Amino acid sequence: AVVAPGAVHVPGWLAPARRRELVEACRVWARGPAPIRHTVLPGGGVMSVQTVCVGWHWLPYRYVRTADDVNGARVADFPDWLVRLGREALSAAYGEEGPCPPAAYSPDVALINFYDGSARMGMHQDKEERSGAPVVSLSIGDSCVFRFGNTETRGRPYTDVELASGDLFVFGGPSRFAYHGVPRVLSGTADLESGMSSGRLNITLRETGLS
Ligand code: MD3
Ligand code: FE
Repeated sequence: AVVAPGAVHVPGWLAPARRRELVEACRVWARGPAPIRHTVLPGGGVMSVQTVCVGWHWLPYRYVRTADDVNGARVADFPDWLVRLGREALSAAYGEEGPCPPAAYSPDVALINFYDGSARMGMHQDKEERSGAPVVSLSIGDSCVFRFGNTETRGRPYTDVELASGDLFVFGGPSRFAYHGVPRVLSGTADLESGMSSGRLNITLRETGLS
């Protein structure tokens, strides 16, 4: 479903076996080199979501190579299989046309967010990347309410979409810099065959535009 220009939702895109493989890979990354953590914001706020990064480390509000706010370790390399997964996702969402031809997509960072039942993400824009390439989002485990807004303000108009386990969402073109957030996780909705007994996992693939 096209939710807005360049914003495409593909429910159930990840088959259960692929969900399990991704959950397993995320469990490994969550242990290190830099363990998963609640990001602390410059004003002292602590994010309720826990995040681990691959390829580059996201700090509010820039990308670095080492997890300076965790243990200083260099983050895990971005694997080729994740580049291929990103291209497949673009192809599923847009076909060979769209805001970015799949073969030209070279994601180099993955942000892996874990939400327990009370975690939320406020409305924000992702502007640290110096590339306008699409963001690929994969959801596994509990469903959530995802709020997709506009490029002008944090507030209305926005559209609420339920994201369930296995769903793909791609944000490109005019949607790339829209405000978005996760107001609520729907506890107890996880598909147990994914290997997530509770909570929600979201993996976003992006191009930083850095080298
Ligand atoms: C639309 N994550 O990590 S994924 C984030 O479910 C983030 O964990 C949410 O927002 C989550 O920054 C939402 C969907 C998403 C991610 C990045 C976007 C939507 C986006 C960037 C631009 C536009
Ligand atoms: Fe975001």
